[in-house]
Amino acid sequence: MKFAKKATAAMLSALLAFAPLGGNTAGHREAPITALDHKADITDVYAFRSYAAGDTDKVTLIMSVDPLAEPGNGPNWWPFDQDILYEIKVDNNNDAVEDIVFQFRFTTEQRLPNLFQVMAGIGPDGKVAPANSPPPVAPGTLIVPPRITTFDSPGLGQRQSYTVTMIKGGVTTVLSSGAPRYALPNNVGPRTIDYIGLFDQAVYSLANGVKVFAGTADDAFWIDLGAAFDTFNLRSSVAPGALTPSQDAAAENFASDTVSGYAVNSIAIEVPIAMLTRTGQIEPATSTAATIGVWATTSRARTTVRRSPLPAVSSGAFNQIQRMGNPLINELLIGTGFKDRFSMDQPKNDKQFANFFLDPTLARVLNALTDGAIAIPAPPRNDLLPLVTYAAPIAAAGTPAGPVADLLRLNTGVAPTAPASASRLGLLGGDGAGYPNGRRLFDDVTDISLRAVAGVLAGPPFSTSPLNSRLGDGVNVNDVPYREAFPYLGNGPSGRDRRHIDPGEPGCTAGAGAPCPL
Ligand SMILES: [Ca+2]
Ligand SMILES: [Ca+2]
Ligand SMILES: [Ca+2]
Repeated sequence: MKFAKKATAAMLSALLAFAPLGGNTAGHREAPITALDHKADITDVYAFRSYAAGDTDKVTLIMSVDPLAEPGNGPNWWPFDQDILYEIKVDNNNDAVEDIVFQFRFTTEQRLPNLFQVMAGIGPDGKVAPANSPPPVAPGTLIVPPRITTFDSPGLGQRQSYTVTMIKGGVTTVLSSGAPRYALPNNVGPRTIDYIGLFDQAVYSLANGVKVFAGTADDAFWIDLGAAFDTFNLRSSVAPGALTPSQDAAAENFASDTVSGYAVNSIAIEVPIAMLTRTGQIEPATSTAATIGVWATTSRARTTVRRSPLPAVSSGAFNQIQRMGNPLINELLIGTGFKDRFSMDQPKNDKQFANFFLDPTLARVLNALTDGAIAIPAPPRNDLLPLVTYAAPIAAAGTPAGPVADLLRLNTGVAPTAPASASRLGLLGGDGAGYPNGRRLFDDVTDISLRAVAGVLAGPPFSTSPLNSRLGDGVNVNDVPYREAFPYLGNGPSGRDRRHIDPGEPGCTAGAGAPCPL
């Protein structure tokens, strides 16, 4: 806590790097409080220049919550929590204090109060009571509603709508005025719901070129979580934790994706770049006004009163439960005794966590587990500063560094990379539009972060080591394809038919035909 500022920044960076190694999902159940408050647990934050044709002058911001949501977990599945204030925040003047805030609040209706599950449906017409239906229910009475195909379908018993509000320059603007916007529910299964059809209906265009989406979707993160947190006990296919050159280049997996077949609740908003920069216009990458800092928070009301058998009521000011900027910072770098403080405090105060960033324990763990084969830089780890300050190669030369703060920094002047030529390794793979310049859904933040923690940003000999420079968990790609346009998220797995691709099961190298290694 008494490190000089520079040292602090370095520590934070290191910490950041660690986080990816830990690789829960980027932040699944990473702090004691959020491990107990599933709904307020932010799993991942994404910020990137939209890459769909016609949208490249916009930025897509995504926050995901509700880690490892099992899509078969009826009868209530995974609604958003109407008691939580969900926020995505943007700093555009380098002080790690928000200048623009997007707020999301949800309202829940129960439209089928007499049914035992919150969604149901079958066929185009539903099912009626048959001729031998016992009284008092007459034959022909509708018993099961039709398959859910719209947000007005009667089988959508639990229906959630939401509001989107922007706070900018002290002015609060409701972006979602007019017709209600509905959240996409869990993909219960093919009999019950036309999930893909409803997904398209859940993408809304608002005023000023803004689009929004909220709902239960594929968890866009992927990782061999089980191996990573078994004290970095990676599979033999990638032992001792480094990929071969051909593995590194392959868009396939050499270990099982622990998160496969799980859903997550995501909130996505696409905003014109000109609404985010402090100059109100698109800045070139060389501009000191081009780089923004992004993070997300969840907050709950200060006071909740239990009134059984009536519902609890909450009141008072909102208090922050969790925040996230970079992936895996809290998860992999912050000591367990400090994680809750980190979750609830503000990014501008992150210098208090400097001791975790300057000399990341994760780097020392890698060094020790490999009996020194993975050599690591000596602290202070100033090589990690670009992750926790406004610094090159993300921010343009001359950009004020600002305080050490866990923000996801995005240079909005860097043109998006076409998906076909993008690298999962982002900046480390020579793709300047990827993490840690912002974060796209397909950026392999686990591998990137492991390599950064191992010192590849510090240059040789770390950047040239075949171990340090090819660290990875063996999971290179997501289990489902991403959309090619906003909100870019993949389809949530079907509760009836989802498959978690486990060790020993098909789904790894060479596609679905080869088993994942044990
Ligand atoms: Ca600011
Ligand atoms: Ca996934
Ligand atoms: Ca990986």
